[in-house]
Amino acid sequence: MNPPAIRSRSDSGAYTAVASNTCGEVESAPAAVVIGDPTCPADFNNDGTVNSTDVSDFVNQWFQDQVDETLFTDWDNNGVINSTDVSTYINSWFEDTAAGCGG
Ligand SMILES: [Ca+2]
Ligand SMILES: [Ca+2]
Repeated sequence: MNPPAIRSRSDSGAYTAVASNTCGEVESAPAAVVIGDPTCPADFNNDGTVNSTDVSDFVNQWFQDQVDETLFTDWDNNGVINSTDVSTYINSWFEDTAAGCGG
């Protein structure tokens, strides 16, 4: 399944790429990668601000994850979609709005 148009979360870190063929496998040197805006992770729809639309988009995707058995709203990154992801996301949302991520 293709990922949703909305961003499920932001992330940053050092990543490597692995290329392989019938002759073997080679791994690149680590490179710094930033996905989304890690300062405002609750900006679920990636429009640059954290507001009520992010909550509704998150909840809609959460229900869709239940149907599709996907993990786009696995906010606590434990491999399971459940109510903890909603409460964890809401906590992130409040933290982001308090930190000035709101429009
Ligand atoms: Ca947003
Ligand atoms: Ca989870």
